Amino acid sequence: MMLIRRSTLTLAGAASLTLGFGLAAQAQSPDLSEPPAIEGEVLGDHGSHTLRMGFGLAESSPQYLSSRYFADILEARTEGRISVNIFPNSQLGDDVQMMEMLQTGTLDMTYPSSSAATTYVPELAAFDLPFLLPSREAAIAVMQSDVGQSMLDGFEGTGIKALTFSENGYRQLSNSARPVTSPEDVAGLDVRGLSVRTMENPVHLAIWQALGANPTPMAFGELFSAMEQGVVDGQENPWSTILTSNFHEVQDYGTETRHVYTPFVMMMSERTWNRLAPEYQELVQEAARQSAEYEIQLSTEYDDWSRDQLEARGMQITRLDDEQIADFQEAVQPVYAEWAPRIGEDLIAEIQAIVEASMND
Ligand code: KDG
Repeated sequence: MMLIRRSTLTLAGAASLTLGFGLAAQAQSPDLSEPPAIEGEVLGDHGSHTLRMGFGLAESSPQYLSSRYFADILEARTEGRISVNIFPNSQLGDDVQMMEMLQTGTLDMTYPSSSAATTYVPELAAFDLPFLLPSREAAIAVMQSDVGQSMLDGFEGTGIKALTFSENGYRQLSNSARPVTSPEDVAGLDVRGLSVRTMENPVHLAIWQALGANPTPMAFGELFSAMEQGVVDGQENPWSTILTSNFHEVQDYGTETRHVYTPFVMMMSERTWNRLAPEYQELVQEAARQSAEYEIQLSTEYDDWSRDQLEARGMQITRLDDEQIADFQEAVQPVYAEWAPRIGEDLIAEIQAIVEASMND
């Protein structure tokens, strides 16, 4: 039987309303694209599965909205035999813990930043190199390339089946101490350097050390209260995360650094994967790719809009000109000296070639 129908997902459409306060400046989300219609064959009965998926971001995030679409595709195309229960907001643990749960089979799916998974696939650390990916188009080209696919394949044997990349996005600095327009503002001349929470990733630590900050690796789920209590001055994440996780409530200053583009990796426990019939495996893979495409679309729609919303909500946002960005790029050069040989000069050159080709398209 062929199935062509609208997704049951209405969240994205509903979320684009302005909540009745009449203040566009306080909208909960931009005018988001509807999820594409769910099309394709309804599969026969290959057993029933209830999958649990956990991640760190909130219900209003592109990650959550597109994961709902993923769940809707599976449910519709198996007549409800596969259902996915989603646990956002780090309810089940942080990125590192949830990947370990996938390995032991105590969780079916998670959706971490690639930066949290470099212990499994060291090549993923290429994405953590600062200012490597100058545009979203270039980043997408890398994720969709053979290089990207071989990173996903690199999970084989770890107990984790990597299904697809999608977009976390360009990371920006926020803090509660002072406006930042230069590396000197991060390091502080007469005052101490900013303490900045980073993901648990050595390249990120090196970036913030090079900029003169005091980097502190910490789980995402602990970050809001750490900032609220002044344990750290700041953090770095895409504008959409800063907004949807309400970081602006405890962070007065934002700087558009775009220092790293972070992919997400949607992944499944290999034990769960192996329990699925081949027909279901194929469907899960297809639904993952479709939802990733939708996620990137939502994330793109959210990005600048979130920055402007944060500004409207009182965050002082600093946009950097080319010269100021060049100062940041120069200050992080030691990261390349230390990490390029470890990550692989050839791999980095391959990525740079893909970037260049995407710019000429
Ligand atoms: O759901 C994803 C989050 O768990 C995390 O990866 C978000 O970028 C992130 C961070 O800073 O931890």
